Parts: sequence; structure tokens; C-alpha cells
Amino acid sequence: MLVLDIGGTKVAAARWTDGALHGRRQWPMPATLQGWRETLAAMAGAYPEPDRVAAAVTGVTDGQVLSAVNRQLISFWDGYALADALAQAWHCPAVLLNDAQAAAWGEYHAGGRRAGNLLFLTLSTGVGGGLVLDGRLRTGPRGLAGHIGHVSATCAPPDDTHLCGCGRPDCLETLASGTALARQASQLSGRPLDAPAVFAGWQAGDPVCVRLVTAAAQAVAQELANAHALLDLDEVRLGGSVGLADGMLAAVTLAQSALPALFRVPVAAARLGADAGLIGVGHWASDRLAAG
Ligand code: ADP
Ligand code: BMX
Ligand code: ZN
Repeated sequence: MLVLDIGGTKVAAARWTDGALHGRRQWPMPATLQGWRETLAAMAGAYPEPDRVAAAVTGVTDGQVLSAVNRQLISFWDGYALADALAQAWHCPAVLLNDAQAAAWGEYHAGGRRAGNLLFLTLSTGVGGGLVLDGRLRTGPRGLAGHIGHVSATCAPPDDTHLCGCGRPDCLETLASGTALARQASQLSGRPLDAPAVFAGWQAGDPVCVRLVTAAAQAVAQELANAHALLDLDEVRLGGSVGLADGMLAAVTLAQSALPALFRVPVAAARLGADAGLIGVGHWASDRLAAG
């Protein structure tokens, strides 16, 4: 089987054999449909003749059809027949699963399937979430389950951008995604800064960067407390390049210390790191095949 993890910034691919990844490669996620078609052709050349394709993908999906939550993240994603495009590229069946849901399933497997109630939170191009509840992956009837990036945060971004690309005001994604950190830092400092530069500035004590990373970590801690109050979670795994950036987990844990103990859910870095989505979608598709 070929597994893919298609995010707002990068596309990862690998063969999935005997429960492990082989031959992992990565491409930048193109900004245009034409660019995406070229990347798809390059990937098809790199991985010839799989028997099926399973893709973890940013967006809401029922397994075949894709729609965007945040319509600003990938301009051509909303309503795009991605499973058909993958099936045509590789001449075999293709299935889709939301990227954060896939990563949650990967992390659940990586923990020996012990934490019955697990939330995976990705701070990446957007902010995504996946839930394993009572040992089952919760996708929801419409594929929307776990979309914690679009739950309103208790504080607004310092650059006063209230409206999220999903149409709701004050979403966590407007504060704590890599896109949001870059947007806020560029606006407040008056020069273009990306998320890695914000983290470098934070480590160096730059006041704007300190303010932004602290606000993001506090918003994440509040949302985790909300999710914990609703679901009584056993643990949270933090992933995505922003979630895995040096110091982010510590900043979230520090922000949690201001909460009443009842609402402090244990948070750890994703055990599978940047491979949680690829491994998770591999397990998910294998489990479905085994179940017939
Ligand atoms: P995707 O969203 O495609 O799954 P990532 O998890 O890599 O991809 O998230 C991409 C976001 O993470 C971008 O906004 C990027 O600028 C940011 N980013 C990448 N590397 C780092 C880093 N070392 N520190 C902080 N932010 C990072
Ligand atoms: C957005 C949304 C989620 C996704 C999350 C993280 C889109 C296209 N995606 O909230 O479905 O799980 O971003 O995605 O609306 P990533 O691209 O940051 O990995
Ligand atoms: Zn939103």
C-alpha cells in the first residue's frame, strides 16, 4: 500500500508494508491546482504500482470527497475529487482520512493502544485535531470530529484578525497555527517573518515573538482544558512542525499550570513525530481491509 500525508505546507509519501514505512519522501505542497497535478505526477513516478493508496489529508472528508474548513489554506481544495485523482494517478483504489484524525490513530497504536481517550493536536499550517474515544477513532458522520482548530479561543490574536478562513470568529487557528504566527508577527513587526523566525525570536527574547508564542500556548492550554472538560481525556499528543518546535510543549505545559488541576490533561510530544499521519493512515487502512 502507498500512504500519503497531504498538509497545507508539505506532502509526505511512503510505502506501507508489514506495519512500517519504507522509502519516505517529501514534496512541498503546491499553491495551485496545476502545481498539485505536477506533484501528483512526480509522486506517481516515484512510487509505481501500489495495490491501493491511503491518504491522510488536511480538510474534511467522508473517505472519498474532500472539503475545506479553512478556505484560505489551499485555494483549490474545496470540493476537489481527491480520491478520484489519486485512483487515476495510480490505477488502484484510494481512500482519504483527515490528517489529524490519522495522526491520532497512529499515536494510539504507538502507545500500545492503551490510552483509551486520546486527543492528537497538530499545530501546523492550520490547527487540527483527532480523537480516539474508548479505543475507537471518532471521525463523525461528516468527518468533522476533532476539528479543535475551529473552536473559539478565549483571547483574540494581538493583530486583531478575528475572522478565520472557516467563517467563524476567534478560532484557535487564527492564533496558534504556523500561518497565524507568521501573519501576526509580520503585521506587528512590519517585516515578513515566518513561523521558524517567530520561534527564533521567542528564544532570543524578542518582545513581539514572546507575546505571540505565549498567547498561542495559552490559547492551546485553554482549548485542551475545554476538550478535557467535555471528554475526560487520558492524554494529548502534540504534533505538527509548530507543535514539535523547540520549547512549544514546555510553553503549553507552563500555561496549563495556571489552570485548576482538574482541567490539566497530560500533554506529550507525538511519539511518531512528523510521521504520525503517514503511520496512522497506514494502520487505519490496514485495519479496515482486515475488517472486510
Ligand atoms: P503541514 O501543515 O503541511 O502538515 P507542518 O506540520 O510542517 O506541515 O507545518 C507547517 C507550518 O509549520 C508552517 O507554517 C511552517 O512555517 C511551520 N514550521 C516549520 N518548521 C518549523 C519550525 N522548526 N519551528 C516553527 N515553525 C515551523
Ligand atoms: C485546518 C483544516 C483541518 C486540518 C487542519 C490541520 C482545511 C484544508 N484543513 O483546520 O481539516 O486538519 O487545518 O491541517 O480546512 P494542516 O494542513 O495544518 O496539517
Ligand atoms: Zn476557524
